Amino acid sequence: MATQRVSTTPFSDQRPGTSGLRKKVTVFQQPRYVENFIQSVFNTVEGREGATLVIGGDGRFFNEAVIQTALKMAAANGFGRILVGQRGLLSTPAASCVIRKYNAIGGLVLSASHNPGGPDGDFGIKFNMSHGGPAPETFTEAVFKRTGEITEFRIADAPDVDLERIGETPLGNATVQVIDSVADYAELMERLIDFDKVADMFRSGFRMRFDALSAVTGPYAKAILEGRLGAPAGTVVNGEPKPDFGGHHPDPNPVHAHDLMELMHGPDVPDFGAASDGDGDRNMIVAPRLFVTPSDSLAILTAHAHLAPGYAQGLSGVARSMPTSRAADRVAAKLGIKAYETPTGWKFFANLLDAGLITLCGEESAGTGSDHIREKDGLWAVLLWLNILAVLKKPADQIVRDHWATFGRDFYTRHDYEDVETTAANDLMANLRAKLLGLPGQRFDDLTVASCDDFSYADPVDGSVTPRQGIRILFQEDARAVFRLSGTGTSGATLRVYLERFEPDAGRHSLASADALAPVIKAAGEIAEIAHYTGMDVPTVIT
Ligand code: VG1
Ligand code: CO
Repeated sequence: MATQRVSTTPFSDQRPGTSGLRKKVTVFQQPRYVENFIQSVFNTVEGREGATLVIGGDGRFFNEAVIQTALKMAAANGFGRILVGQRGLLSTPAASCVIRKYNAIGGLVLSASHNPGGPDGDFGIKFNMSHGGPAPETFTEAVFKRTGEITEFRIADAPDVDLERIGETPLGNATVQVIDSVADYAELMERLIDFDKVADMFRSGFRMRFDALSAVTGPYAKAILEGRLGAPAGTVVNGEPKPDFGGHHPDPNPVHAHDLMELMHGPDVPDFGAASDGDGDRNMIVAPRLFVTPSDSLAILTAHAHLAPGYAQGLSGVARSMPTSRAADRVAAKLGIKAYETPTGWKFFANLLDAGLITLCGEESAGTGSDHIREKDGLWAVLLWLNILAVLKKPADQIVRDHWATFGRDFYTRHDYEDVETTAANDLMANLRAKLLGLPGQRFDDLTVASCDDFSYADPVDGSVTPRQGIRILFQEDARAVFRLSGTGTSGATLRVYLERFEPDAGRHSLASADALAPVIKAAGEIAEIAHYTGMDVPTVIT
């Protein structure tokens, strides 16, 4: 079979963002767009000759076509073995698991995660390294440079690979191996979580709902929760991955997972509710009548992880992204372990995990994970919660309230202003940066600015410095506002405003978040002149 060398010219917009290259499907559908990017990635992978590559995606519209292209290009670029999920499906955590387990040199993950799918939705391509995690910025910048210089790509002239049938097929000089999308991942979960205890809990009548939002986690959740753990059929809803996510916005937050929220606040409440996103790396946890913020969830998992077999040794440390609330830090302090603060994006956790400095990590955006892989892992977080519930034998909402009583409560909310005109969003950030020096000491009603900066991260492992990762404003009253622009959006700019306030007084823990945070929200709006720059009086999404 012949390898074709096809001439091409560069596209100027192929710089990866927070999590790979994400664009509208229509952008990816331009002739040579996908090929240029994948070739630029392959040109950046050192030692690919004969190496193993993993390919999988979240099943969204355009997934299958790009999988076939990627397979043929991988074969033409010298990879020896290509592992691909059956029907092209691999959740992001499963891809990370498979890369590590089979010593692959890396993997292509086709996903735009929590962004909507379908012909008018979004698509994405991300490269993960041999440790199973997202490529660091040195790699993605090298890819970007190559996308600007590319003159040809290589692709095998071969028929499409049958992705339905598990097994091996030759493709040029390479071997394509179609693998069960769930098996390796399920086996890893079984080693970390006490499946017997959780199964006992389901047997004793524990009820939960897992909403897969018609995205990739459905098959994983069904196989593990209903299959292995014996949860009743119907526990997993929206469990069939669909190319357009059944019209859902596969972002597990109180806004987009409203059916789950309604159920968990209704008259016939299950014991536990959970959801995950398009590619299965995010998780949403809902206790009876209580949404658990991802920041609180990270803190609670940190406090109780030792109850699961995979973490019985205790934790080496914990990390959170800068905009994530400080709740996990409080637990770390009590446990006597170190807490690290990284920029937004999972790639910044990899070094800490590889060096053994941390065991758990998480982000306010519903990402939680551990050293078992190098991606955040939605279903894993749900299983760890179930393990903790099975051991503590307390209702989930009580676990949360007990946590607040012990550590104090970090009230938390995020306001997103989506589809802001790019220049206006950049102007808002520039204006904010220009104000920083003069802010300390200024009063905003009952709040006084204590300090502020533009977060810069110095990686403790490799010493690399990543500047300008978000403006943080600390108030003397133990409150904080953080501002940054999203790096995963595909139209205009999204301003994210992260707001929090610490409340030690248990008598005030049952306040509504919006009320507890009202002064911080107001101050943030004034300081950043949000309405003036965005033209919006209210955010488009509140989580
Ligand atoms: C967002 C989140 C970030 C997360 C990233 C990828 O990035 O804020 O915490 O790591 O999405 O998650 P940004 O730059 O838009 O704020 V996923 O589930 O989309 O891979
Ligand atoms: Co995701």
